Amino acid sequence: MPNLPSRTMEAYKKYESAKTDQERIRYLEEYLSSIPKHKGTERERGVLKRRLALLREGLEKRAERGGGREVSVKKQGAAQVVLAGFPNAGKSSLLRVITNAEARVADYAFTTVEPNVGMLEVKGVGIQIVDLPGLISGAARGKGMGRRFLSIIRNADVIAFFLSMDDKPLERLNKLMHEFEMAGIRINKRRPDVKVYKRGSGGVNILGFHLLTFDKNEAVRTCRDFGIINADIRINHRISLEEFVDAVDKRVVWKRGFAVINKLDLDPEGAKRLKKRIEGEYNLPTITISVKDGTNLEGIKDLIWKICGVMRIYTTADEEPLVLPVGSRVIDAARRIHSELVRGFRFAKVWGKSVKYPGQRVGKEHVLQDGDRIEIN
Ligand SMILES: Nc1nc2c(ncn2[C@@H]2O[C@H](COP(=O)(O)OP(=O)(O)OP(=O)(O)O)[C@@H](O)[C@H]2O)c(=O)[nH]1
Ligand SMILES: [Mg+2]
Repeated sequence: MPNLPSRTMEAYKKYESAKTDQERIRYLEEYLSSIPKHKGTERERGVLKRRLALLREGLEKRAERGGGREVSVKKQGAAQVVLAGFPNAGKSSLLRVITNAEARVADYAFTTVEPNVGMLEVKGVGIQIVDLPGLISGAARGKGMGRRFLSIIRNADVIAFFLSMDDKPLERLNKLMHEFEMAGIRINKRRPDVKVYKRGSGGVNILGFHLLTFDKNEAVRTCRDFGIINADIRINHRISLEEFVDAVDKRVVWKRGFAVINKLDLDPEGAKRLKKRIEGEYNLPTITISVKDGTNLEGIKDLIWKICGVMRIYTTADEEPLVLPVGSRVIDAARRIHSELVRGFRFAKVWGKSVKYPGQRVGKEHVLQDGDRIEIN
């Protein structure tokens, strides 16, 4: 074990003397988050993360048998955005003003007990907004309604970390990030490019093992721990043990996220400083708003649009645009209109930002831009 601060050692002792798996998870989380992040602790962190993931898996399996149910909110529109935060931050208030939904708002905690859902319209496209009940610490271990709401979050496309100037915003953000990290939800991180090809026999074979920043045997053990006994594992870039654990742990999900700082009216200067700090240290685009004064409500719609990463493509087939992920090509649009168009594709004509002149002829691989109009031939 590397040299570690005393706070860390204390957490480790608590972990060792824990009696139940719930306690073990709790102290292991504490231990893991108290270990300084640097090269010298990389292996240790990876191993702990693996142990934690396995403990949690065991707990989840038992919860499922006990009827602990997973829920999700049926998706509608081009993307689903969840507002996640501690109670009383103004989540329901925002939902009411940017969508058509009726949601109860009150000046006490846990006003919302069931998710409220509304549709936000940006540039003529519907984006679904889900207002969740306030999360509490320990949600990843199933505290409060934690597991249920975390399962909604796992299923969403985008997560808004909803903070408020009157309620320790930075501390709250740290807690939320911690809960998500522990629940296997990764925000604005690249998804490791590791492919698993299961085989009938032959054990675990690591292809491209020179790209591992840790011992190959550790990779094989990680695979076995997660039930991968016979497989070729193809590594496509340099990867740490922590990332590798994520890559083989099927429950880990990768999401886009941003932060919202509400109640800007209470402390405009503080909100501005906080935004800078969050953007600098947390890799989260951040917007400051006041639902009460109506400040920046157009701004938040634009930010949501940007983070959802979709664009509108007009076709000759329909007045309504196709909604496609940013970066989509002509062939992706064709596929969405009709499979026949893909098979018989010769060329397309495009009008809009992605071409030099209106009606330019382009090939399958041409990358489209928001608002383009296409005609497929
Ligand atoms: N000063 C100020 N108060 C606000 C603002 N937005 C909301 N509030 C108030 O904050 C309180 C909580 O608002 P809600 O929308 O119920 O908060 P919530 O996050 O949905 O709370 P829970 O459902 O309990 O998780 C209400 O009294 C709102 O009127 C704002 O921009 N500024
Ligand atoms: Mg609410």
